[in-house]
Amino acid sequence: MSGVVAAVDLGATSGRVMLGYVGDGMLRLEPVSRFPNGPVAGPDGSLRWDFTALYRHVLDGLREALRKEPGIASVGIDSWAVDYGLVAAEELLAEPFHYRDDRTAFGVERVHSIVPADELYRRNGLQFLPFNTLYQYVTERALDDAEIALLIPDLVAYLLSGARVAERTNASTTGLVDVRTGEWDLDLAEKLGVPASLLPPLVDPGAELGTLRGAARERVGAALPVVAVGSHDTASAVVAVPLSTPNAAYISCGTWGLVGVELDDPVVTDAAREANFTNEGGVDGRVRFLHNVTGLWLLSESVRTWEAEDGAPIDLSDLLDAAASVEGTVALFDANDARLSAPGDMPARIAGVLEEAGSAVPTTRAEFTRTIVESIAAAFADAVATAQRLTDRRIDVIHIVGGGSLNRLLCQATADRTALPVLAGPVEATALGNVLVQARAHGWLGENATLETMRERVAAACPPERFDPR
Ligand code: LFR
Repeated sequence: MSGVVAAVDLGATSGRVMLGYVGDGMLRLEPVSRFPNGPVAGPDGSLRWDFTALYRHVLDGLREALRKEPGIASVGIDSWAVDYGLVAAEELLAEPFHYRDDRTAFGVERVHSIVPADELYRRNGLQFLPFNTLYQYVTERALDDAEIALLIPDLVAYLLSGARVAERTNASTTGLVDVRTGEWDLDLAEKLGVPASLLPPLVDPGAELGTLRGAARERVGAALPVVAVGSHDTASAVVAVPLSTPNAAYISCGTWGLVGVELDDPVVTDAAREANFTNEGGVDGRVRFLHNVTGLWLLSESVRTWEAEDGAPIDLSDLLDAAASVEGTVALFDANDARLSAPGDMPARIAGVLEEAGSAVPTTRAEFTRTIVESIAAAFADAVATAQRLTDRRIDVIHIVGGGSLNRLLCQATADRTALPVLAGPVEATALGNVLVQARAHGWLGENATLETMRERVAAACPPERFDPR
């Protein structure tokens, strides 16, 4: 059985539309379009997404995909988590807030004064991130004007097909899903003043949502079916980690480095809460037990600053080569320092953090880059050790997938700092996971295909590159 689907994968710094070909012994992606994404300033000075532009890129990408491949069986959409759009009378009320907008500090205080953090963790299993959707909802002035709140991929699916649903893996990042049942925690929502009517019915990856309608159908040119995938990008990425041993850890590394293991059941112990580990919903009811490490954001924001200084683009691979040639040890900083989370002059802020700790501040861009990469790898190593402790297992290999898997310096530094082999790739794990869940829904992976079936396909199609610790 074989066929082709389209995958829309929206990341915090770029989005893409891809074609995914699946057949017996075959799994192949073909890029169709790629477009930039990032925070924009809203009229009120807040940090927002230009969703209107993103959606236009999605429509154009799908039209181009159909031009290249008229036989597309369906489209699946995934994106970063937690952010949402409010909809009333079929209209998006405003451009969605960016999770790095600082308005949520008030929301955190408010939520924790109603439901203490430890109780919250036992209910939703989520690590504390100040931008978890529930903190955003309680600061949201327009909540009362909305008929429904849709997370970003659900919002795209709604505009395409009219379906008003919440895909479960991404819904788990709102903080309003019960970690034990996987259903909305309506009692918690009520306590926080979030109307239950705003929360759409939950659906699982693989569900058919409808077909393109109205303006979307006209612009794209066909009534393409929309299929729910692991719509949280990290959930799709984890589908496509070719886990090679039962005790393997994974790092899905892009803007963030999501470091953890896959479990059958959540771990909501005090120790897990104190270590700030999350129990996000995975495809097929698995648990993504992981910790968010600030990942390549530190590097991409630094490069953005240097490019603005130079008024010219920087070649990332040249920069990484120069960083690899830096001799001796470099100073490290805490990659998770909250002061590094907002957009802005990253090298200056990192210098400030280093100075404060009495550490040497790099003097060249190559040294800066080396410091950043080594600091990310050190935070990865910490998170792997913590995952091992909290799940009482001996992790024996680390899979790095996503854009970070192309960063050889980072892969090697992670192997060195964990003293474990690193298996790098695939780089497009998220799109592959998106494609595979659709392929399974179409019956192309055979009867009773499991996550393991999908991972075998990935391992065969994209053999990872191995980095041994030195
Ligand atoms: C990665 C990711 C993370 C989530 C962060 C914010 O792209 O989805 O899993 O914590 O973005 O949504």
